[in-house]
Amino acid sequence: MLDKTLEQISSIRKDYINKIIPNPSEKIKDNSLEFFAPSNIALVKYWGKRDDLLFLPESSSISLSLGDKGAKTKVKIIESSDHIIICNGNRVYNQSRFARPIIEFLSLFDGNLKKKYSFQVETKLNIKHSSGLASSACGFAALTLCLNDLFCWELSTRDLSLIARLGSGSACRSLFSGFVQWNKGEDSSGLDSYSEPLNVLWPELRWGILSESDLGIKVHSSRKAMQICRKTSPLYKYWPNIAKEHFIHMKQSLLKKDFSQIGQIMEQSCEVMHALIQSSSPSIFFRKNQSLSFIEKVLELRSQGIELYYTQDAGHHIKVLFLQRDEQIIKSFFGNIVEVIQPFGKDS
Ligand code: 2P0
Repeated sequence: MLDKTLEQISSIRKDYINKIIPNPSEKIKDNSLEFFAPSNIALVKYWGKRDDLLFLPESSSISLSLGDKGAKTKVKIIESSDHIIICNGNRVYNQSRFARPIIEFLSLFDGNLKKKYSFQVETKLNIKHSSGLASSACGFAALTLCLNDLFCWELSTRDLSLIARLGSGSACRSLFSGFVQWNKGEDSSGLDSYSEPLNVLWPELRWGILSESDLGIKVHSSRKAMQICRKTSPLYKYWPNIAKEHFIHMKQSLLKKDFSQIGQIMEQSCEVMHALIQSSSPSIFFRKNQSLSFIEKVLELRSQGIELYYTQDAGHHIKVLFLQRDEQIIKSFFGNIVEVIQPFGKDS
């Protein structure tokens, strides 16, 4: 990627988009409707790209969405030389870490030499950003749904997942609710690296988000951490095969609804990923003291016969997966540090 100019990078990405939308409609709306996309937590992690330009992952991954936690977004075309990014009612500085990737993504759709558009993107998040709760994934998925509406593309969700991926890899999994698999794909075109829902409905499942004090936003972005890790960790060479095994076993366990297997594979995928991250040079730690003490509590409760399993992403939050039957015990054990979320909706 470093050997390419910004123009070359943009041109490769725009060529890719042209393959998905070969004949864009001339119709453009002034405003998109508002779209919601759920956040998603990976049970089998995505960590590292084989192609940084087209966001092609080294391995396939599987996620479970976070129910009604995510992003609601609206987009409009504005008469301005700059894009305007608004998050939770506040304008965000265009050079900020939050806005820069959004502006980079929008530049793929801002017209041609004859006509350039500026966009106003207004997002409401009901989760914290930059702390490992996949706010960029739901944000880019909701933004992609808005652009599909604004430009009247009428694309399938599978094709939209090919587009959302260029905002943030894991965004392609946020176009669906429930269990989702993101296929790594084999083709260098990137057109076979899409996501799709898994036909497993499991209303008794619960996510618990464990958080005690606000530890602020993470130091490294996932993107940067992935690049450093892939380049410098002596363990990274083992990742594609380990992740492939996790993916195959997770799919089998989901189809059988084998909760113990699902939990164990989820923890392994998480632990292997953090081992890679920590063995990077320089070393990177997303795991804080608070995260470790929560993991110890999860293990303590499990040793008492309560089945709950943890995972952690590129941020300090610990997420636990459990079944409705244990909800009261888990709530009284963790008290107000746990927020319980129903991935398959409130009525489940
Ligand atoms: C995942 N994560 O599977 C993994 C596990 C974090 C840890 O996908 O560079 O924001 O934009 O593709 O998608 C977070 O990384 O990174 C992520 P980019 P992304 O959920």
